[in-house]
Amino acid sequence: MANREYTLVILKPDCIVKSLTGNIISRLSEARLRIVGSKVVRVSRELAEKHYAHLKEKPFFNDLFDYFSGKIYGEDYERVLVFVYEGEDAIGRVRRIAGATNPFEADPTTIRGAYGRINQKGVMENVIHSSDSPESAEKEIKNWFKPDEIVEDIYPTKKVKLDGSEARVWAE
Ligand code: DAT
Ligand code: MG
Repeated sequence: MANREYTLVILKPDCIVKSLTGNIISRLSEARLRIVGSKVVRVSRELAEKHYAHLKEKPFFNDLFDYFSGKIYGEDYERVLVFVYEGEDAIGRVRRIAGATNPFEADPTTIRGAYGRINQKGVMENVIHSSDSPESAEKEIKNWFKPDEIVEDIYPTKKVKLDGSEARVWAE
């Protein structure tokens, strides 16, 4: 494959509340992207701050966290679905299918344009996250997944001793 890329995709709590999960997974598979890792995650403050390190000092971060963690939808929806996708130009492809950050500015044929909204607190409920470069994809995938949770060897790993047994972790 000429430009094999991996990208982290997060289906945010509004995606789950609106039952859009199947629809979005279909769109991504039609783009000939393959899932190499997936799980359901309850987002802690620590994980959100790592993931959105470039935004954690912003005045809107608390509201962003309440949305991203699903807190605003109640306990039943405090979760996200996280995927690692693999494919030719996967990063740009998913970003184009996702659309612009602001759902009101996003092309209506994109996921965010079709299904996103800005809520009464001014928070962009924009349904999906996807990595914006190979560098951020690598950082994000390592934040969300352990090596053994991904079915292909995508980044270098190392073995460490943990409580007397060996575990595989990301090399850096
Ligand atoms: P994207 O999700 O398109 O990669 P981003 O990484 O700049 O955009 O921002 C991450 C999320 O944070 C985004 O989905 C919505 C929120 N956000 C970004 N900039 C914002 C702003 N100026 N005001 C409110 N929310 C913002
Ligand atoms: Mg981003």
